[in-house]
Amino acid sequence: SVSVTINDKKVKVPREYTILNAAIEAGVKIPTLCHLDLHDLKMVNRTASCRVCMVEVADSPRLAPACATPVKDGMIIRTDTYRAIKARRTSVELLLSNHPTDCLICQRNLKCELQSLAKELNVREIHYSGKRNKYHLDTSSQAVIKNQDKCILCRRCETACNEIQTCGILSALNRGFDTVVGPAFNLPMVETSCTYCGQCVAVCPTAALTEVNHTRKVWKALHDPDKYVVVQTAPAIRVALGELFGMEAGSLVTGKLAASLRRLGFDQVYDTDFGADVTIMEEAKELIDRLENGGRLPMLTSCCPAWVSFIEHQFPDMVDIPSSCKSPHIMFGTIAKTYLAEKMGIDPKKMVVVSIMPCVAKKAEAARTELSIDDHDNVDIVITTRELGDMLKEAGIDFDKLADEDYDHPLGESTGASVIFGTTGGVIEAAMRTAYEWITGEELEQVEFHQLRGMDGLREATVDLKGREIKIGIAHGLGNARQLLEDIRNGKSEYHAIEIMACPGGCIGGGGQPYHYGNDEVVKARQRSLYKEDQGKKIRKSHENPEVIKMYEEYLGEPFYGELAHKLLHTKYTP
Ligand code: HC0
Ligand code: SF4
Repeated sequence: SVSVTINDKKVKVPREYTILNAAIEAGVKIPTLCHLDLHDLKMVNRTASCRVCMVEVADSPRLAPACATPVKDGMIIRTDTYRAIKARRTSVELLLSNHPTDCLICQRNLKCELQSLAKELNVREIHYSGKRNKYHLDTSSQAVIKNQDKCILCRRCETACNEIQTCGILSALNRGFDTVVGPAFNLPMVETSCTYCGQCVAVCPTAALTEVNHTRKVWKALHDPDKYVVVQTAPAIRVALGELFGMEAGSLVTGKLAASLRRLGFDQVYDTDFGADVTIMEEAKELIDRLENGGRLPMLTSCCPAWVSFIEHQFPDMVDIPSSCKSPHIMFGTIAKTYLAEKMGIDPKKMVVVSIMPCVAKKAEAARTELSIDDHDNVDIVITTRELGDMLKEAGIDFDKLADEDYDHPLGESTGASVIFGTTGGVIEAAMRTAYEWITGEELEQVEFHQLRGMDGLREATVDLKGREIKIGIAHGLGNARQLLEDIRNGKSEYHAIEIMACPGGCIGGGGQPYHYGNDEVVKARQRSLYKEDQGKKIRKSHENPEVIKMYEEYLGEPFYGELAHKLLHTKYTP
């Protein structure tokens, strides 16, 4: 280790630390903007492009960027000199001189890192004026909007897209004042192989990359007397929404969530978890079918739309490995417009299904025509956790003061297995709970498969089904997924089943979740809460969900093999 002094405070830190790391250790705050360090998720952006973290180093004539300057033994650093403070403010002023100042009507208003920094550094005037860039707004995709005018060239999105997701969509084009970040030839997003994972959106400090906002569409449906509006909430919403109302990261707010949706005016309030239980009924049967009838192995879970798009674009020769199951929220939409509509005597054409998702790609998924049945969509509108937060605020709902309420029935019952869908490893654990009992014919006493849990990007484990070993691979983050798929393609790894989630952490780290502002503790707290909710559930295996069992008996027939089950709940992939 080395010894450094920051603002008169001496600290001993590891040799590989930067001044910024050492300052954190010393309890000294240095403002940053382009810097990003999600250590556990391996997402680190160290471009030192914004020059906001400038500090004084003794015996050095020039200021140094703290985020990119390594410590040296005996280094004496000051962060609080007039020169350093002024330099930091100047950096922000320069950024603002080429930035639209329409904060009041910006999608990131009060959630923008540039805006908070301007306040923190006491910027009251912009001393530099000059030419401003004016670019075309890219609204070509169903999921992501790119507004280059608001880009500050921090390159965080490039790190997320290229290093973590290995999608290579976003990179710097042109030079100097004309530099922009975008797809090759600055093509519209829709013409690229963007997966819409939304990780670029999750790390963008401004509104240069945002989700397509669908809140107005939801309001319109809610106020249309001819529409019957059904809402469903993804597993990962309940452990994140509270953050938008000042609650601790990972706060479990399932009951308040259901209550808040009723206050907004939804006619029926349901849980995607029900759809997740149905998915396990189908997926576990499909796995057993493949295992017993010499089918294609490994079977890959198919609930994450960003990775479905990734495999279609990048591994077209492998589109026979995903399960044919539609994702849980699409299954739910289909069930709502068939089984539920029939049961309630509602015309499915009057029904609007809204999904609240932690995900940006779900917006594009819901628009995929091959998932629609009988001329109407299964899911009509998808909004993110953040958009729901905005709607609740707009409606003046005091979220944290709401009393808990339950979901509606008959599609509101769910199990612990479905709750953990929201974290990496959860879908495959849920599938194993059911496959174990169906394959062995015995009761599974210990439902928690700890070997499948964790935050490592690539994991493998074996599940022992009474002498029959099931080899499992798990990846989250598309770069890890790429490695897993390549190893399978090259015959380096042999698995029976694999789970892939595009976003680091799984849906809890989705591109539509409340911003984590570079703190990976937030994602870990959400993961702990999902496991906690699972633990507290009376029923923890999908095939024991009584409402799911009843629906199969009354309507769908046998899981996977039943005619209606197959028609409504499965899909095909096109390379
Ligand atoms: Fe997920 Fe899902 S678990 S993808 O991560 O499978 O978005 O939360 O809703 O559909 O259930 C996201 C989360 C879902 C789906 C479920 C799956
Ligand atoms: Fe890259 Fe995902 Fe952003 Fe598309 S949505 S540009 S794949 S990070």
